[in-house]
Amino acid sequence: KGYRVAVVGATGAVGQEMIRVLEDRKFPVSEIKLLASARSAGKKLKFKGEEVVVEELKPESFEGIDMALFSAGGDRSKQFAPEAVKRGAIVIDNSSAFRMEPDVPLVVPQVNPEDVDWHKGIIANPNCSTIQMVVVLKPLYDISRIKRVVVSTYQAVSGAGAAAIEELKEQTKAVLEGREVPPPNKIPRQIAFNCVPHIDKFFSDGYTREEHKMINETKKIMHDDSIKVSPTCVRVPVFIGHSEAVNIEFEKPVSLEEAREALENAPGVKVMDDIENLVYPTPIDVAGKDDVLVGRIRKDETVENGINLWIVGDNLKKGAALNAVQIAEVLIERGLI
Ligand code: A2P
Ligand code: 11C
Repeated sequence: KGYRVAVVGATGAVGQEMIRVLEDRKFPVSEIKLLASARSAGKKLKFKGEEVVVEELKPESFEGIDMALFSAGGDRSKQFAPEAVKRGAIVIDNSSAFRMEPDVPLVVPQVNPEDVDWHKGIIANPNCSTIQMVVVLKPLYDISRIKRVVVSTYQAVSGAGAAAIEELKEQTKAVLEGREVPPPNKIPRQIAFNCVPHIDKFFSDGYTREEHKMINETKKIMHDDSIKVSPTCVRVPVFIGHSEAVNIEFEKPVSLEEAREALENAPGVKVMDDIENLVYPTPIDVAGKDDVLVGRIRKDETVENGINLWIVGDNLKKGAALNAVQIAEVLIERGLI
């Protein structure tokens, strides 16, 4: 059986990746509809070697659609996801529009696949920085409850969309050619040869929305409101692949051997940790890969039961498109579609 699938935001950085992931994983698609803004209507994209004409997103676009993967920004999700549900489609939404709604499951298939069971039409895909962190936290949490996580992120520009990738390219060229750097647009400061501790908007508590997402989404996905998450999110001049330096404080002692073994057996995780041979993951290693890579696993002797580690994930794949398609696969496995 095949499903009639719509990709909303098909021309965007995540949308393009969704099309590739559906192809690569041989997801059972009987018909695909590629939707974007009126600007892109008529543009041709390829799916399984065939040209598909991009259509303008409209409420009627969802007639006859079984499953809609949304990645066109929160406003489009708020406006059009209910339209898709009304017409009988299940929505997997990559935006932050519905993630914290109590009746919307927020799912990472390696962590809480069972939450898809109570969906009411919309299932939310978490933020990329959260996803790659929780796939690593979960197998460790199964050894001992986690009390507190301190995380600093090093996030690629592709997290801010296709235009931000161009922005890094243009600024880099300008610097190297000795020209004046064009003014920042998608990233709030010059990102070429720089780091910017500001992702999404600031809240009155001094944290950014990206940081709040890591705090709140982690609790919801892990089903533990008492986990303390203390984040600092930073944009770095990398095209693909978010990195995270993570400090974890457990309730009980966890040995490095136990932690390593749990991570080696964890689905969707690959340990790359052999410092004698200088093995540790970097964004270049992870771009295009499905697994989240972990390295630099070591004790934090400054706290009780502490471990430090380094997590790298492809923000467009596991952080977005792959996780969304894996949610769709869970729906099929559990007979929900
Ligand atoms: P378009 O390319 O036509 O603007 P990114 O995150 O890489 O910036 O991509 C955003 C995606 O969301 C693109 O596919 C973009 O389409 C789509 N999008 C943006 N605004 C709208 C809109 N008003 N209606 C439908 N799709 C939109
Ligand atoms: C970034 N994490 O890297 C953001 C992008 O809530 O899905 C994803 C925002 C979100 O800019």
